[in-house]
Amino acid sequence: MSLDMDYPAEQTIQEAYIALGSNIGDRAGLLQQAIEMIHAHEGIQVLKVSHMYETDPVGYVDQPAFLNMVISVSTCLSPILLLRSLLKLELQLGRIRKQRWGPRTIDLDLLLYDNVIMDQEELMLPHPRMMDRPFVLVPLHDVIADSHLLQEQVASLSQAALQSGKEGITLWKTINWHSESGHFAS
Ligand code: PH2
Ligand code: MG
Ligand code: MG
Repeated sequence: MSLDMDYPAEQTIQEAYIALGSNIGDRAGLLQQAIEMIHAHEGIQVLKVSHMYETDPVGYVDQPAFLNMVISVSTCLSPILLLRSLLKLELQLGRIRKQRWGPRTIDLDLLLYDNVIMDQEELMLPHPRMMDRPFVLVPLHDVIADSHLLQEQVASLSQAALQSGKEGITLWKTINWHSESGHFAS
């Protein structure tokens, strides 16, 4: 008998958090399209959607400002299969305007999957840089469960980043997501 290690032994439903970023093209439209495509995946349900934040680029700074969001999802996919689904989606959305070496139309990063700790070449969990990135922490604070192990830390770090005003993060658009219908209210 062969075991498919990508699936948990029992098909359990787990909660995961995904960061989204876009800094080229119709940034807001791309983020919303990505969320609707994630929700349309039969193994993933979008639970909560953060507000949309405009953020100064971090790292390679000579590129346009980003819009960033974070969503929580429930999924029956394993961490690796969830990651691969997100990468496939990036390709689908990235092909709208693919610029070589240019800024990205869409970036989908798996931040957290239940309380899984993983250190593989393909995937590290929790995301190794998430706690250093205000553009992740501020939207994550909108959606992270009160009961989550990292909730207090995320709350204090994101509040500090917003209060300092130095991180170049501004609320761009408030978002209302209806999980039942899988639609955004305008
Ligand atoms: N993503 C990066 C590098 N820098 N800066 C901001 N503000 N937002 C991002 O999503 C971002 C970034 C690489 O993934
Ligand atoms: Mg990223
Ligand atoms: Mg990425």
